[in-house]
Amino acid sequence: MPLTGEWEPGTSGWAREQVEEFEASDGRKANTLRGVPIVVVTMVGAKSGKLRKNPVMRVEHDGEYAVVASKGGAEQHPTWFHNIVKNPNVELQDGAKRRDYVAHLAEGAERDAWWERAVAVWPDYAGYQKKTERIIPVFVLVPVEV
Ligand code: F42
Repeated sequence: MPLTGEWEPGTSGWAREQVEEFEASDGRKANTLRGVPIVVVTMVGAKSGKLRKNPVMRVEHDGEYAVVASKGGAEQHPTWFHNIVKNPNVELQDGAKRRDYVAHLAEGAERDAWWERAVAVWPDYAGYQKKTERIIPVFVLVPVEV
């Protein structure tokens, strides 16, 4: 069921601008970061209840996606981490394709497999993990069967 509600842009300017151009072009523009594909995840704010949209690197395997809450290796999780924990029903747009997913936090062998895929797509993730004591969370998004 597509998410409904009012989009409240985040305060991270560069990410907000990328979302705006990505959505305005239906995923045909602003769909990479340093040449690597990104996707946009729409979620419900844990406190505001408003829609939040965050670009993340595109890590896909057999129709499922990993969403890596790295925030560049900051000491704290990105704020949007709390949104997905509270409201795991999210939307993901990959290019022009937008679909509903249910997210869960990957642990153990599942996390290891997805972390390997994520670092293969975006090697900086490994550097981010070296920068911080926190274990960078990896959500796995499983498509909702229509
Ligand atoms: N970030 C990643 O963590 N991983 C990636 O792979 C990634 C890739 C990427 C590619 C392109 C690009 O442009 C940005 C990329 N980013 C990536 C950055 C990412 O999109 C976010 O900007 C970044 O992770 C920081 O997210 P953040 O939610 O911490 O951003 C803050 C600055 C923010 O926007 N805060 C909002 C605000 O108003 O201050 C609130 C956001 C929010 O969701 N609030 C919740 C609500 O209820 O609305 C409350 C949440 C709570 O419980 O506190």
